[in-house]
Amino acid sequence: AAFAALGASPSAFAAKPLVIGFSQVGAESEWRTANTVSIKDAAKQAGVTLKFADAQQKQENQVKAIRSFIAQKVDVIAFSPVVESGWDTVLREAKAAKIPVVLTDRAVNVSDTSLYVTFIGSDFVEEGRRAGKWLLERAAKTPDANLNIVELQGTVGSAPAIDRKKGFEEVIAANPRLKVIRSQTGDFTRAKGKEVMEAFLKAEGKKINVLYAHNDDMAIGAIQAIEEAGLKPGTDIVVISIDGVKGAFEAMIAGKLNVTVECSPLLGPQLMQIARDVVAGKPVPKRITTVEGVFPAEVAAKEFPNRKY
Ligand code: GZL
Repeated sequence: AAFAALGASPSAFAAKPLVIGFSQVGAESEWRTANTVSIKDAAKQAGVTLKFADAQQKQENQVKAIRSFIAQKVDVIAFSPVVESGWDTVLREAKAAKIPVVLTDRAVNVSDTSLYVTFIGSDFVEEGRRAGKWLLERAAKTPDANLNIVELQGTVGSAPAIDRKKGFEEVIAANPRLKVIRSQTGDFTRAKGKEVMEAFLKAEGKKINVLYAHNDDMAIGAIQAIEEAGLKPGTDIVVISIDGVKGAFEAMIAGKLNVTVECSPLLGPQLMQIARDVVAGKPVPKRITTVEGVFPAEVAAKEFPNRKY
């Protein structure tokens, strides 16, 4: 009735759709692809206008995208920072433009945490600890064997790479027979994971007992290298990785991967809810941690049909 009195139709006052500018790391892994699908689908479901930019894993492209979102005066800026550092300047520009910033998936190291409203993502140190714990329990079954570990790290300077290394080392320190003899980045991709594993095998060969990969894509690439070297992944070399993507479940069912620590990419719905709450001026927690599990090969076949990414 009020609208009618004003002579305007209600639709003239319907809230205009929320506009979110999202800067994505890239398309480097199965995890990332699933994360992008989750965000785009959730935006569609929520009637949110999503401006989506793929940075091809380059920080300067993310900075450019954030600046363009500021120029377009979006309601919320959200992004998954490819690396932890180097964000203060552009986030201060977003703050000056009074555009709230939401971090998803990866964290940033900034002097002033008021530069972002909240960080929605996994606890990567805990994921590293879970990978280490699985290996500790397995090593306890062969009390006198030394276990030489090679490590495929994620993208240099990224929160998951730094934290998964930290958590894993913290836990395996309990058993001096567990030693990381080589550690190098495979940049979260299958291709690089295979390439670096080939180098590890050339240098260390049969001395390698365990591979710890910071994501399933690098593990899957490394599994190809292990097979091409005439060794059996999953038995000659125990393979531990993180993410829990379908490819990892297929490798476990084939007996080539021993365990994957889940890291959920399905952050889209939470992001849309948080963005709405932020724009509505509701208080939101500074940190929202995803709940996730650990999937050893023994449960892979049973669990596979339930997997959503
Ligand atoms: C983790 C995410 C990582 C995945 C990789 O939340 O940032 O980046 O573990 C992806 O697969 O490339």
